[in-house]
Amino acid sequence: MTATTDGSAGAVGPRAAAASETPDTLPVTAVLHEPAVRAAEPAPDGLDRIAARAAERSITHLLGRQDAEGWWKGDLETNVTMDAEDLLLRQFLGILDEDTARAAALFIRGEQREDGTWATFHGGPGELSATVEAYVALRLAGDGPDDPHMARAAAWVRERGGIAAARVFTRIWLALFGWWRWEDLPELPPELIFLPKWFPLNIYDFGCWARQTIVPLTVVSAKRPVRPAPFPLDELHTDPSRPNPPRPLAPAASWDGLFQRLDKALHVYHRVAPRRLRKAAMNAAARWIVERQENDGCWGGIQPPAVYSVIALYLLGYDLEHPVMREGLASLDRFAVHREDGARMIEACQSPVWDTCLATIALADAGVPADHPALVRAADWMLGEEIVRPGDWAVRRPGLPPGGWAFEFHNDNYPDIDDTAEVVLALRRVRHPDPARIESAIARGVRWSLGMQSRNGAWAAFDADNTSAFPNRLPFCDFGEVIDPPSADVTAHVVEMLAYEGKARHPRTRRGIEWLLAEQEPFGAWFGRWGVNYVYGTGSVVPALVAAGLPGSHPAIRRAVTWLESVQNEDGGWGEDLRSYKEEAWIGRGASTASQTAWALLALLAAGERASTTVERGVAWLAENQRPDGSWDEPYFTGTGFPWDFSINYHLYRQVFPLTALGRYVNGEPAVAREG
Ligand code: R19
Repeated sequence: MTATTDGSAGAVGPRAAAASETPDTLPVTAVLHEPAVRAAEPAPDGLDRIAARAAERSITHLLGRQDAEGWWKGDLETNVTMDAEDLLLRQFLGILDEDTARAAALFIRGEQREDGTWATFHGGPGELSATVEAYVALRLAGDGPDDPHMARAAAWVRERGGIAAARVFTRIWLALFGWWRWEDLPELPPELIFLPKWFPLNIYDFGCWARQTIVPLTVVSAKRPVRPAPFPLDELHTDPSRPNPPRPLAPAASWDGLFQRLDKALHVYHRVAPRRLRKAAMNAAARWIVERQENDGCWGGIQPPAVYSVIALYLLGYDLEHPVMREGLASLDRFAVHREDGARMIEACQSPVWDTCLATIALADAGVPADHPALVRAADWMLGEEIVRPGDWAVRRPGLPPGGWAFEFHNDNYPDIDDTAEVVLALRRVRHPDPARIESAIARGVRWSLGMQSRNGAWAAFDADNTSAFPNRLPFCDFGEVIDPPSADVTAHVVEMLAYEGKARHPRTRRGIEWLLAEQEPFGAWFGRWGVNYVYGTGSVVPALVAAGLPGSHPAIRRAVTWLESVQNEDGGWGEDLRSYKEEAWIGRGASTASQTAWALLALLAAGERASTTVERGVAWLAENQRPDGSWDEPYFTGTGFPWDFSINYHLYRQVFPLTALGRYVNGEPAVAREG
């Protein structure tokens, strides 16, 4: 579809009308700087004015939270395994100080629930690995096994199978202190680094986060270090006299059985590996790791690869005073959020680029002028964050020139396609004093995004064609996702961006659209890979398809609308519980939240449902649940790191998405560039 971009006649109000009426032959203009026109007729109940006032308050709140450098960043809340592993790392290196232990313990204790467990998301069930790790961390900080909160946790852990039933990562942490036997962990040899990029299970077959974690872990598990345990952990074993019960073998003819036998062979190999080959592999791994240290000292901008990289290099003889180590450790300190109550929370990573592009879009949608200093500052900052050199992604796309954005402050090796799409959408909304800089950055972002399309026509987060089935089969990989296949939400963001750039008819966009249409669930929604869940997927895909020219009357859009209507809560909002990743009954169901209500509204508004009671009740929910300072509260986790296994509460989601939804309700959809 095809509104003009000169900001006068073509800017669409509620999209439904414009979608069918705008002819295909409007003049080609490059960009859209004007806020779209205001909706002409106020709703009878004055909801228009209510929504506009809520948007105003939200604008004020959001503007007040911008950093002087131009970025926004909300806390990225995950779960206590981050805090526990940070303490275990410090204990391992001999640098755990009392203040850190006390502040971390304060946070961890505060997250424990009545039944003694820890969950990995608000309101979720007790989770065994998180509970084991949190328990051990509290013991390190001085809590005794007989303290009632500790005894409750230990009893629950035993009931669930004890340490033996915890994930591999947890048991690796315990093995570092002799609380678990290295021999009883799956084997991943450092020689992995020598597999060529076409060979199954080479490191580039793993998603980038797994690759960055696994390379240092191959070193750690080859070295099998054991620090003396500061206390025994018998209370976490079901039977302390037999702490490592053997696991049953699957039939040899099954995939699981095959990989179990491969693991057995690798255990034998561990004992007989030629020493020179092993040494060469460790050196190659060390080089690989050091080459990928970011300029802030971190690895990949995320905590897990950073902690394992520090340990691996330490085991390879890097002393803590070595610049690589000093910078690495300093970067770990920057994951700590110090709260007012004295508690110290560790973020898994930081989201400034993501938060900034989403905030920019929200403010522009809400009618903040395109040349507002806050937006220009944000654009300046985003321009400075562009990644101008190749990273690991170039292994699969060697000829492609760089031009993307990462999620974090420093992560030049791993720009992602999701951030790149949203940054381009955001830059397009700003009238910058140096438009040529914006244009050239956008052009590079578009080119890189087009080049990162996977063979199937869709887009993944960090890599192209990262779809091998083998990594998931490894007994080592029992947690989270280890590959990065294309997803509907990322594909939608790219298609939306390409449509706004006038490329809705580009053959690559068309393949993306076809993939999306084929990916729709029979009940009308799309799966949410990086947000919870079908509400996120659907809230991403519908606006993209409409921007790309599908009319609101298209059967796929109608099915999505019907589904969203069917899952609206009594109170007018939308919510979807994380359990929807496991249990069908939770699909589209859960307590209303600000971000999920906004996602549903974005889809409905794009589909032309502005005047429906469904939309009006949703908008009213947002207005009614806004706090006096213009913000929203959101204890529920609506971000996804790995479906079910790792959930994220992005503290800015509750501000940016409602503002976008209210802005589009009041001002209409942003206008789309003509084919160019
Ligand atoms: C959209 C933008 N996104 C595409 C970017 C999302 C970034 C999410 C934050 C990532 O943080 C992580 C990443 C990895 C891990 C792991 C982990 C799990 C399995 C293996 Br194997 C290796 C590492 C654990 O915690 C993480 C946090 C929203």
